[in-house]
Amino acid sequence: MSDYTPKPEHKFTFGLWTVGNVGRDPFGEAVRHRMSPVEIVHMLAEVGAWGVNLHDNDLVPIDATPAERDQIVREFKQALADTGIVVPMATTNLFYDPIFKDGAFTSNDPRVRAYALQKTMRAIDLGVELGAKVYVFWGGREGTETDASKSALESGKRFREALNFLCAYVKDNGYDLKFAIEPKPNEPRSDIYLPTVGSALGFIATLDHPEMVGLNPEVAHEHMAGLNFLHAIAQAWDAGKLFHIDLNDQLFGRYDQDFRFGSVMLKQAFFLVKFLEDMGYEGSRHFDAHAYRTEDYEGVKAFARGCMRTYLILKEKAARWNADPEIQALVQQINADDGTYSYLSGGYSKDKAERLKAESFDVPALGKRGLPYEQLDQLTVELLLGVR
Ligand code: GLT
Ligand code: MN
Ligand code: MN
Repeated sequence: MSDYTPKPEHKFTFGLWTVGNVGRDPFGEAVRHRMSPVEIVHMLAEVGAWGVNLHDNDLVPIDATPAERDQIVREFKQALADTGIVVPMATTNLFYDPIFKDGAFTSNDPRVRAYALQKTMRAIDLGVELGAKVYVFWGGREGTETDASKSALESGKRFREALNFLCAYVKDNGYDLKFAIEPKPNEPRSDIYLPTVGSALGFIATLDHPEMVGLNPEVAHEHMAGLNFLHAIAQAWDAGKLFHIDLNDQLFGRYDQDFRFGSVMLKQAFFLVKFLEDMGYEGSRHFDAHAYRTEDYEGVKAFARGCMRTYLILKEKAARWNADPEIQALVQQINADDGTYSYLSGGYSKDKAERLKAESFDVPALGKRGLPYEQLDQLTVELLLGVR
């Protein structure tokens, strides 16, 4: 039996807003008392997490005076020092206050856009002070209910201008910080700009400092749009843009459920963990999820432990999959290559094109050949079910 105890090298993190979620939803009040950031840090240490992430206002209330801010930050740093918990990622709350009801960087009101920039610069200072190396941009309110209200084209330009400004701010201050855009298709807006990983990747290429900006994809957000999360992750990885990841779970097509990692779509979670581990992804494994509304804080601890334990179990399953002789024989068979067409790799040449045009293919035979994917998938399922 393996050891599924979380360790610092696993880089498991939780946001203050995740384990600190009090269970409020649009139809009901809080069901858990609000824990202080210091209490949350101690709870994360108790369950074995490595790090904690935060929005500016998870820690410092939006109306705190500078003196209050300093005291809160001092106490929080003490809790970090007492527990060994680190802060790898920080972000700005640009969605809760009524000022952001029509967006922050994409608001039609230049005063709101200016305030959003000011708030983000201050939040970046705070994040850097706490040691964050990744800074997330989730544009939860950057969107519309009606496209009569805002120009989608202009909004894209405003978003770009804001990120360009903030990248320059980071450089100007000599901060060691990368940005990670977190896409989401809808909720709380009817439609949110940059709805998917693919659209964010395209947007990043248009920025002044694209090398500073990557992705923070979230399982649930691509699932809400009915998309294959692993495919999005592979594309982000290939582009060198997987700077951070939000792990959770939910069924396709639903509201933003933010369930415990691996609790709903186990096979997708397995292939995701396998990909991250096979590739040697070195960033945080951030569980952006929260416990069911039915739970008290014992249930919240069970939730947090469950996220990490499931990840580690799936990591072990991935290693087994990679070492399973029957599975690997099928993988080899599927990827068999006798080298006949290796001349096609390495790019185009006139000779290659001529040679290929002269080749003949047995198209009916290629169309008829069977592919053992049923067998391979069944072996995968059996491995996951624990009978292999
Ligand atoms: C919010 C959202 C998350 C984002 C957070 C970062 S806040 O809870 O649902 O997906 O990651 O701003
Ligand atoms: Mn979510
Ligand atoms: Mn998230």
